[in-house]
Amino acid sequence: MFFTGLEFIHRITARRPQELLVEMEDFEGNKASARYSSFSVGGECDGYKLTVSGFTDGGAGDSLRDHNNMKFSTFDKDQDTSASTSCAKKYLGAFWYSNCHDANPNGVYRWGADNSIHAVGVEWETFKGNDYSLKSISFKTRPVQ
Ligand SMILES: [Ca+2]
Repeated sequence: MFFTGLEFIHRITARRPQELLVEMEDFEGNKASARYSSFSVGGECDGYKLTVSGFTDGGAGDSLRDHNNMKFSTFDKDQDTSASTSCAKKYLGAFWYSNCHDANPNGVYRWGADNSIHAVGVEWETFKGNDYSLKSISFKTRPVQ
């Protein structure tokens, strides 16, 4: 049976407790990470809501804090907490936007520092700020050991 990405992650995180590791790299070769000891994603009826806690810093800082308890927003489904804005359209991504973001991993792939259009890149604010598009970022989950 086939599920969309978020439905798949929901089912994995509903089955047993999961932890999350976010790893990233900038264009100068600097690597950093953020670990969360608890990570889950709600089902479709909950708007694929993010629940994340237990942060441990691997040099990247915590850019998910303001995204905790947010629903997942896309171009065609605005579930953020900004009444006046579609964060997904404004920041050209899809994420657990609040009002709007400290992290934009599905943003536009740009080559490092670029403030020509504010905060639309692949960003993790507490690592490189909102006008630096990362070379890479990944989210990995596994069962709590
Ligand atoms: Ca909105």
